[in-house]
Amino acid sequence: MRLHLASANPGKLREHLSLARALLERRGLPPIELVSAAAVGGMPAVPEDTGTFEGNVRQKAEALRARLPAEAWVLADDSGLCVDALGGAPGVDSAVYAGPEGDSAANLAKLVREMRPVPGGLRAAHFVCLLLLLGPGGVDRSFTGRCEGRLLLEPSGAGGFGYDPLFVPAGASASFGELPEAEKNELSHRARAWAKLADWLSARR
Ligand code: ITT
Repeated sequence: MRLHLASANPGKLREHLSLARALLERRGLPPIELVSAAAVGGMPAVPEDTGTFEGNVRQKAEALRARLPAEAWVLADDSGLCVDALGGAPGVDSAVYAGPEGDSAANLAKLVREMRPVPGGLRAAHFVCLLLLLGPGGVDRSFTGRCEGRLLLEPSGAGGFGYDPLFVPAGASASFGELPEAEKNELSHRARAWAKLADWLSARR
């Protein structure tokens, strides 16, 4: 199976490659060939203006599918960080929190600023990942994953991407930026969504 990833985010691509390999292997499934959007001419621009993870993920999946043969498999990922003390922000706007240019260092700096006055006990947050799989014969399936945690006062660690240096997953004592990628991939919102996708692929065999 060749699966095209409708994303322009290299951090996501790296994680999807590892997750696809690990989770399929664990289920005794044959490997998938995961193809980046860059390898098929680049990810088309999409407005991501629906205000929901569900709407935005569909925009991405359909935009890439429109430039591929009808029988192609496409996977899109819309994800974000929802912070309790900020009423769920940045949420679906996580990629553009500090401005439309989507600068992840500026997004992280803005979150640090916004959260500075919030005391330790009130720094709960969770990541959400919504995957949408489109495939031949009208396959149209979504899989969600969520990862609870809390935010540090200052970023720590250089691993992962986006808000990872600020986010400590529940049960861990280090941020996603500090944890090895393999550990993030056991716990993350993306890993949990992928586990459901891998179960679906397994049931379909
Ligand atoms: P594509 O739409 O091209 O896939 P994007 O980065 O714009 O890339 P989203 O619109 O889904 O993707 O925005 C997700 C943002 O949420 C991302 O830019 C990060 O800021 C944040 N995010 C999502 N998953 C994350 C993770 O595992 N670790 C850290 N930050 C994450």
